Amino acid sequence: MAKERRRPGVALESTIYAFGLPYPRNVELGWKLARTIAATGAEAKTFAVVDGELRAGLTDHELDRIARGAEGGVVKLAASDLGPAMALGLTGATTVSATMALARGAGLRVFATGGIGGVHRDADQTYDESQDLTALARFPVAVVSAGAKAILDLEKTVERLETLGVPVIGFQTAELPAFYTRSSGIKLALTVNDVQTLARVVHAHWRVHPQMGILVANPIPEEHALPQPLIDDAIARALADARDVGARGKALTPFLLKRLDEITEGKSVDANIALAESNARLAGELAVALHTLFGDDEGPHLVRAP
Ligand code: PSU
Ligand code: MN
Repeated sequence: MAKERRRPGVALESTIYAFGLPYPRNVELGWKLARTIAATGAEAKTFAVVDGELRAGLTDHELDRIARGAEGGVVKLAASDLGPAMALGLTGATTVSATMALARGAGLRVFATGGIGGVHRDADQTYDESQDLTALARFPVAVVSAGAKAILDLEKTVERLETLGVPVIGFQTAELPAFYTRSSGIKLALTVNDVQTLARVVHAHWRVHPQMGILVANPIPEEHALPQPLIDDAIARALADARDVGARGKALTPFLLKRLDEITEGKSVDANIALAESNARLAGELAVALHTLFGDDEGPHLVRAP
């Protein structure tokens, strides 16, 4: 019997909906990313934990529930929170680290997000570094991002990725993008300019390091980038507010994103949506290219997608 042809899958995280973007624009983005990825010939799978069950792919109802965030009793789950969430029957949104862990288990090699978590600016005091960084070193998934947000310390973030041995590939850029803007002034060691080459780089990485992730840095499309002074000022204000109210730990990133939305009057959300879509498109194209070049059986999957 002929082998059934599967469309290559692209993983999506759900924390961007539950704790990163306002309702209902977050739900609309969820649908939009699924369509964008479908248009490349790949298939989107949004990860979450629903009533203690791991999900690769959400119904519209489940996406809506997750998108209501803390109000609906949804918790934020890093990779280390997954086991407890399953055992306790929690409903939670997966961050980059948790989504990487689950994507790997479902046999997905490519994951589109907005920006990864990283080293926070006051990490010398707080030791606050996102579990996303160690997840990139632990799970063999290619993460397509717009870099990391300038709310973080980007230089320390890049240094930590280097220590962890995670390659950072600039897609059509020689600099680490800073999420809302296309450049950060931080030079990257590696740039690729087309998707076929990107697929060959990712695949070769897994031949030598079959258990490690790789970060693709795809700058926000020019026409959606925010003016540097606008975002710098907004970030300074949001960070000062976070200090005033004592927002820290898991609550810090969501707090900062919400304040940026308020301070920029929605411009930060518009930019976030535009770059998420651009990352979804590139991730879809990468998944298709990997599938075309190397087939279904190559790469690091341990468990087949359902
Ligand atoms: N960056 C964004 N939007 C987000 C996040 C990061 O632009 O919503 C989320 C991602 O899910 C990321 C998480 O994995 O925040 C990192 O949180 P923390 O800093 O608590 O590790
Ligand atoms: Mn943290």
